[in-house]
Amino acid sequence: MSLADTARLAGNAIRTLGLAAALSFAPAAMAAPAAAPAPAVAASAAPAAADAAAPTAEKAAPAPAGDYVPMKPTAGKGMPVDGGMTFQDQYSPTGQQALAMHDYILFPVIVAITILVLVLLLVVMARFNRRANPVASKTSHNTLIEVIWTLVPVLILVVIAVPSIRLLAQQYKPAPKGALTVKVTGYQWYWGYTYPDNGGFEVISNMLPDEEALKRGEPPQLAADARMVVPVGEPIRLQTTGADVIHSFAVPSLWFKLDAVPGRINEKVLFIKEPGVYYGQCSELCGVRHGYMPIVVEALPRPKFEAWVKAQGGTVGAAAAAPAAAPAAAAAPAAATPAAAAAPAAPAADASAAPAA
Ligand SMILES: [Cu+2]
Repeated sequence: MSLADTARLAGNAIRTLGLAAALSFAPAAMAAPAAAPAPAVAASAAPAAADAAAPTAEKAAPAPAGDYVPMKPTAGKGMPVDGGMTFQDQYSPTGQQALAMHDYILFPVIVAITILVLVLLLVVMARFNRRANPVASKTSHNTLIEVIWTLVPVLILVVIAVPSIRLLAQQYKPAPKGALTVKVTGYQWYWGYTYPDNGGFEVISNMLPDEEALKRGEPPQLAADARMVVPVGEPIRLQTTGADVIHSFAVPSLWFKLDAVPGRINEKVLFIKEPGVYYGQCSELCGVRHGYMPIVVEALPRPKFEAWVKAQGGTVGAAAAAPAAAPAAAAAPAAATPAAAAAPAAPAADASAAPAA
């Protein structure tokens, strides 16, 4: 084998190792077979509204009203960047921890091992080929070396395993009692965001055409007509399910990926540290328009989030706490429909707001 071949093989090996590491540390989809009991009361209040909204998916317009104006995304934040080589900047605690683990533990270990193996191969090739070393050594055992090359890999694995398992456990931690619940439903091929703690209204989110996205100052193919708006700086109980086939709710800059499976509820805590607009995509091959169901998460301070909820016809207040679910349920039927009813007036207001962004 020529030196050039060896170099090429080593290059491939480095790339493969890097890819393997990246794949294995994508956040694991986690299943919570039993849905949290609290939101069920409020959620059952408005199923009719949710069903009615679904067929209008292709046409559904966002209904910004009141104090809510869609936030302008910050270039390069919560979205992919041109020529980007590694992970997006992280805006959740687990994301920051996971990215640090990649940057300061995994990647250095991978690079060091790859370089060590490459150097050993080159030394072997140079010093022990037939010309340089015509009489081969008959040595077959060296206890010291054997102990070292067994123990060192074990230590390396332990160094990786400790933070890895801690990170995994952290991602499985359930949301605290009283956390806001948002239910994400994957449809072929759009997303629905239901707010059972706020009257049970559902927001239907479709991809914007490229020209419209650019006009609003948003990345094309990632922008949506309606966003999943959530409060910033607090744990959110995010539940996913699929209405037809398996989808996957994934937002890279929040280190969040959770499968949306028909017939079951998956649950994971979403915690966003900074207000902003964060983009993601469906990450489970779900049919012909799989590539056209982007996710847009907008994190707002509590008061602005509540203004958005009211603009959608939802309710705020004590409803967020589980024991107070009954009044919310009573209010839901009246509150659940205005989002659709307000639609005709919306495009004008929306269009005038967007170019400024
Ligand atoms: Cu999908």
